[in-house]
Amino acid sequence: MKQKSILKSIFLVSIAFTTFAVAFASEPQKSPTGPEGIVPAEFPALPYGYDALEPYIDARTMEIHYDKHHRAYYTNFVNAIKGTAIEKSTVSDIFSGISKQSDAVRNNGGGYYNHLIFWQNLGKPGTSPSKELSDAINSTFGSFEKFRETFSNAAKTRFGSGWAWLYVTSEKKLAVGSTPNQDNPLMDISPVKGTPVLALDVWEHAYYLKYQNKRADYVEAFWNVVNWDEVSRRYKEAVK
Ligand code: MN3
Repeated sequence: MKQKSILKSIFLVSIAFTTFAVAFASEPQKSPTGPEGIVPAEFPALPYGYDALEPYIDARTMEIHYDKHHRAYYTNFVNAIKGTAIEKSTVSDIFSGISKQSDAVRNNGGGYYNHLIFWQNLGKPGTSPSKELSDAINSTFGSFEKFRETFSNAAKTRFGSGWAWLYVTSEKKLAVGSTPNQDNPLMDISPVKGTPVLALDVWEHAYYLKYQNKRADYVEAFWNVVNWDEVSRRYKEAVK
């Protein structure tokens, strides 16, 4: 009897090892994590304090933007997918089929994801693009200044509410564009498609307290607080 249970243990341990080895061997097909992954059970924390972007983006705006606007998108998104077939889907899978979803999923899902990217794109003044990203920017736009002008124009000329994006296309090329409302380049309905690398929120709630109607001043101020380490990391990941 005792020997039988030892044999059984050896058998179970070897099965566990095989499963472990197979899991590692098939790693390239792993699901995305982070903003593109499954929606977390808790509203994700802001990666820095409300005053971290002062004086370019003020603390009061950050507090309302994160704790009221972003939180509401998160909560409404969670409620919109709860109990449905997409509850456990990754955000990137939901977005690639967003044309088949309700406006509640599209608007709140976009609002949840876009702000996550935006917060992570900010908060590290004094950083600069990696050599890899810098080379890609120069070959696509001619120079960093030209890129900055193109991106700023996309932000300034987006009519009404929306976002400006630097993204990587399916051909692994950099591109700049903008989307209305809470749409983004991962969505199948978006005319600009790819993997977001840098995002800028141009809804009035992002700047009105400090800049009122002067969106252009807010767009110029934004460049002072970009976290280029994170933007470079996202670029590297997107061109893999
Ligand atoms: Mn916003």
